[in-house]
Amino acid sequence: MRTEMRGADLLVRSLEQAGCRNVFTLSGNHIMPLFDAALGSRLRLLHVRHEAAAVHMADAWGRLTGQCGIALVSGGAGHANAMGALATAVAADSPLVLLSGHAGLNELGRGAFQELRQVEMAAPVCKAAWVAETPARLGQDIARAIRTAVSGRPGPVHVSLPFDVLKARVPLHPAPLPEPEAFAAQPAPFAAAAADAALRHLAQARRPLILGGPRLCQRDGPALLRELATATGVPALGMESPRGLNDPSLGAFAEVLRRADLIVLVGKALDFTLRFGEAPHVAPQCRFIGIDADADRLARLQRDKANQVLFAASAEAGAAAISLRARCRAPVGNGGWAEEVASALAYRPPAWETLAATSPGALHPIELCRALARYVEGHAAAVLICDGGEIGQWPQAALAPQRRLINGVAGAIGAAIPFALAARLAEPKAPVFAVMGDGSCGFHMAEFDTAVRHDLPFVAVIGNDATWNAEHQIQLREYGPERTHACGLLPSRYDLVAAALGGHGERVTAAEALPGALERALAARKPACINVMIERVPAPSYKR
Ligand SMILES: Cc1ncc(C[n+]2csc(CCOP(=O)(O)OP(=O)(O)O)c2C)c(N)n1
Repeated sequence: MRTEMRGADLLVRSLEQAGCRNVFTLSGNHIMPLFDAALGSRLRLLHVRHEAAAVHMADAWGRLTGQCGIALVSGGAGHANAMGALATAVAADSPLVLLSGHAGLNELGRGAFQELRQVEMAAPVCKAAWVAETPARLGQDIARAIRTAVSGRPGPVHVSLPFDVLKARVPLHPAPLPEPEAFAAQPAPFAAAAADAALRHLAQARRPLILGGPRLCQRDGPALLRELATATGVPALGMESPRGLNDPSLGAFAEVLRRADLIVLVGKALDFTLRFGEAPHVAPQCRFIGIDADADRLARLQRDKANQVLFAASAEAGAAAISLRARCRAPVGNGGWAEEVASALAYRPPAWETLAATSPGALHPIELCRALARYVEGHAAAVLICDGGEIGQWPQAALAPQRRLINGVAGAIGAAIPFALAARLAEPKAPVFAVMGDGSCGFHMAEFDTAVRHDLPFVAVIGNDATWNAEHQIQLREYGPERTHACGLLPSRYDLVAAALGGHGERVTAAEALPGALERALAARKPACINVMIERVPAPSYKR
């Protein structure tokens, strides 16, 4: 009878105990004991071509399912490669755990292979980060990491796993595996008295707004906000775009924001996306209520807006929305304000209806969106991913999918392809479309190989303008047409790259050809890339 197991075995069993099935990973010397331990377990290792892709996949998994995503990478440079993707996840309140191999404790300080101060590196982009030091406690480390990631304001957690800790023997008695509850989210409810106070203030205000943060833009979040708006009569909307007041999915929102007299922030920071709540974007006499599980954020609100904050209360955003909805007796009537906000959010310039390309051989981005509409809007479970600078804004403006993933407040481009792979895993049947720029697709194009190996079909629609256009547009606006440089790309055949990696690829240069290409891409049941040549136009603008 066995009396002991490896630390690596304990770790794998702990992930199983937590209910994890998918591990997004890229191999490396330090973590090979874990690869070995995963054999015969319930874990599925999805191995990728760059460590950042593993973290992006864990991020998308967390956002779409609410379960903690797990990324497993090697120590040293492998760990360092994952850092940029953590910056996206932490700003999106996305629950994930990054497990990284690490030089053995017995060699630290002696120039060990890939020895690096990994925890210090990860700490600024994580809720918590530490080195696992005791083999027998690896189960508790995993439980603490997952619990921390999914509790309160969700976010990434990092644990570095020294090679010798993974290889060390752990006695089976006393049982080292934590109980299932040890992995579960700790509730962060909204106190009834605080909910009632918020509802009283909302009823007294003339032009109130409820603004939800990233958590209320994912999963049941949009539905919760709609129900909250119906129950209270107060406009309630989610904000997760780095473009803030110019969020392309919020129409002429900026026009109504500046007239609000009370803003209730539910898991939403009063940051650059709301122009820090300053005039003229927000009226100087506007009042705020802050509801957040993040104590630092509440403290910042109270410090920055001392004279305007009615109160700040601690609660997880989803729990707060549910509690406000449940405790509201009747909707308030506010003289057409709700209708005014709804009409501003729905506003799209009438000229868009007939907008089309003006040059041959390329589409206007809105023509690309028109072709996608029947697929992403016609299917309740379809997932739309938007990435890239200017091109990524058009589908956000022109399409209304039930489920959508964007980069989030971090504003980093390049995650679309890994996001699409994770979306396919989370949603095995419905179509998954990822619209991105030609610049952004280059970050993780090699993940087409991952998608083919793991049989994760999706459709990438690349808006190819042979430019890092968002930055090119800044040069045009700020510095003039004679000073545009260093933002040009080639009109490359990304469709052929996808095909060479085992996927399906097509190039499209005219609007009439796109519907057929989309049909063939879906019918191919392979990872597909439609390389759409587009005009180099700026992001949508709502100036009336
Ligand atoms: C990780 C990261 N690097 C650089 C940037 C700066 N940036 C924002 S948009 C953009 C251009 C994106 O080009 P593309 O994906 O082709 O989309 P386009 O703007 O051309 O539509 C760049 C370089 C960023 N936001 N994130």
